[in-house]
Amino acid sequence: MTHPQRDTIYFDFVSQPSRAVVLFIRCTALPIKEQVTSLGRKTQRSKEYLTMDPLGKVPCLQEEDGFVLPESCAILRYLAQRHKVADHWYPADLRHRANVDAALDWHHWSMRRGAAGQVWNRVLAPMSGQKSSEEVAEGAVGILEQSLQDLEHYWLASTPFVAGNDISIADLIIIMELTQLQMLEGALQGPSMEQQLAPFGKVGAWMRRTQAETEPHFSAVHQMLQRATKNAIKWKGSMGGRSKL
Ligand SMILES: N[C@@H](CCC(=O)N[C@@H](CS)C(=O)NCC(=O)O)C(=O)O
Repeated sequence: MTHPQRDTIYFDFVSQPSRAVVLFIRCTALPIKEQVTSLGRKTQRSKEYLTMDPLGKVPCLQEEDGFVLPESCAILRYLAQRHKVADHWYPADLRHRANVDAALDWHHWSMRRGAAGQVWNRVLAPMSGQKSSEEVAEGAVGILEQSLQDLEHYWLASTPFVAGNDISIADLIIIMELTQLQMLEGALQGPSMEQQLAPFGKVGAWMRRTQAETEPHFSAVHQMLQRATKNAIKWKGSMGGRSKL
């Protein structure tokens, strides 16, 4: 792991930032080896992984010469600049690029908190017997609602993609927070993905547009999430309607 034969991305498809990075790599056909790091098996906590990435998170990029880069947004920016990818992914124009950066920064403290806060506390933590908080999940519903308002009325107010007329790395990172909400179908309480997205027509159209623009890779990186959703629904059934939350 410390000296890969070629540039390698460590990831798990159940992780939203991982899916965004792998989707970008596939859409731009970058010569990067994909290495699954199973969060379920806690591979990110193994001694070998921590030697490479002491933060113990996915995604993480390791280049052939040993250079290591954590953090999805940094990885996306770096790869877009290091490799010759089409300009729309991370535009050279300073102000256009600044808009992409603004959307990337915005997503972390808004959309990600709102979506991941619900999925973790209502599905993943209870399913894996870890501590969850209904109070945090409830707060996350409000954060997501505000984030969707911002997406609808600011980021998508007058353009088909969040930072302009073409797809960029910001669209990839933001949409992954929303697609993980499908796991809420396995939740024992709280609103579903459909219920939360229903009032936001522009967001729905943008999701369909972003998916269409990135197929067939979009569906491929979501296969695992669909399996995880099915497992969550089975788990919900096995709880016989009893709420553990
Ligand atoms: N800010 C980081 C977040 C990375 C992150 O939290 N990854 C999660 C999966 S979504 C992870 O690796 N969790 C494993 C752990 O914390 O042990 C990014 O955008 O890359």
